[in-house]
Amino acid sequence: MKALFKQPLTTETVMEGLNVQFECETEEDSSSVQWFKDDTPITFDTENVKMETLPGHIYKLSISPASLQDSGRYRIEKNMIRSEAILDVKEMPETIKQMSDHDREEFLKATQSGTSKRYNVRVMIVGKGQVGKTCLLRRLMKEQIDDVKSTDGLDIVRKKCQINVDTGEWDLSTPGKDPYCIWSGQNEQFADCGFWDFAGQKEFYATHQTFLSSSAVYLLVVDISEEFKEKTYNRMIEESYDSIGEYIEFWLDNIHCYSTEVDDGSIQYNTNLDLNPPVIIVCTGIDKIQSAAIEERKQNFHDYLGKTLSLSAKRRHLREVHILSNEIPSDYGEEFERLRKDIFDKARTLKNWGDNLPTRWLVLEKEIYTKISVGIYTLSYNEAIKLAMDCSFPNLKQTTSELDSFLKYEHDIGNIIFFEDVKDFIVLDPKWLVDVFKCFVSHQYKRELINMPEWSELEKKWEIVR
Ligand SMILES: Nc1nc2c(ncn2[C@@H]2O[C@H](COP(=O)(O)OP(=O)(O)OP(=O)(O)O)[C@@H](O)[C@H]2O)c(=O)[nH]1
Ligand SMILES: [Mg+2]
Repeated sequence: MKALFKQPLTTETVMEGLNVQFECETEEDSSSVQWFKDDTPITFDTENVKMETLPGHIYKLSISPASLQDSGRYRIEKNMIRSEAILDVKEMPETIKQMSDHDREEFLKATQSGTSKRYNVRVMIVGKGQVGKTCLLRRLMKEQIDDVKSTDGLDIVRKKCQINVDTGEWDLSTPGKDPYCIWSGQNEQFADCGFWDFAGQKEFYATHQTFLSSSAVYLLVVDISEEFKEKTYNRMIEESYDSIGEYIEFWLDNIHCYSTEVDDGSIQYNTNLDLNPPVIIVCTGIDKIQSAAIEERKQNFHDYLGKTLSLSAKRRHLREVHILSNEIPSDYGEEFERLRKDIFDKARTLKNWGDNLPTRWLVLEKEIYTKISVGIYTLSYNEAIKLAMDCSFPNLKQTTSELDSFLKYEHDIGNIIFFEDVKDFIVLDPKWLVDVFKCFVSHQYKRELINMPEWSELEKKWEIVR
């Protein structure tokens, strides 16, 4: 007589670092059982895998803690009858791995009530003033460029869209709608893509740097019709860097501060020793070069890059060079389509691409987007607790540890600004800081943008007393 599985194995999904077990029950039968992983018999207990037989013909395989290598197909056989199930071990986000043990524990606890994948693309458009950064962004969004004005000093123009994660297609179908609205209600199928278009005036570079981050794709825009002279000692003393080459070096130096090794599991990237964040150079203004001279100009540009950057580590951030014209695009805009595809491909190599996050964290993230879309840019800690409770964060009356871990994670990936020692002031949208900076450096600030009582206090007393 063959033993039947009264209770078969069931598929399990777990975050790496947590314990998981398969359990099944057979009818009464004295024959022995054999466990398999991916068709290979499991013969011995190991440090993290244990097999047990419990009274009542219950068989248990425990993995504690589960690691990514434990993913696979598990099978138990008894007297020619088998039961099979899949174990899916999800990867812990890199950012969480780098946080404290306590934060990791909070994260793991939160994942037990479900996780979802989160895809995020942040694109930073940097480069000298008047080279066509804002026009490029408009072209990427399939918008007209006739009314583009120089981006004001400190300002950062932002636009958002969604990208289908499977097909790489950009969804630009909601122009004019508040981008934060299109982000709420999205699902695992779409990546949220946000562009930050910086003003090119170099007087403001120091403040721009506050917003650079390692989890972004950089578009370094240069006007190919300009000269690319090399830096000379005298020019450095004068702090003038007006040639293409100097700008490229300047931005690469800044971006290099956020270096991480590329680790997307593909050998190709590792052997190339690329560094993230990736920098795509976009040369605009090709229409300004006479047709006969275009090929020579392109060659000179590549030679120039090769010569000046060949030995430096910052060169490893550079990826493809795109050469195009915002002013006279091709009939079907293939050059912009190529750039869109390239941005998506590079975004997929970033460390927080497809992070598995506790579902309730994603719900809270969406709530934050909703707040921003209605003009709320800062929150007190108590308001954050209330918001988190609405998103099913448990036990917040007893401990706020999970909320703190969430806020720290969002801070680390550059979504919000949160410091544990100034807990009570959470900046939901870093762009708000740009407006605050403006108040300090310009008399033409818009007070309604700031919307904080501390500002009037600062104006009266020239200090904030806390
Ligand atoms: N001929 C030509 N002109 C361009 C091209 N791209 C932009 N322009 C023009 O260059 C000027 C500056 O373009 P913007 O997009 O505002 O440049 P930007 O880099 O955003 O400038 P800032 O915001 O001041 O840093 C505009 O008058 C554009 O029409 C291009 O590819 N070819
Ligand atoms: Mg601009």
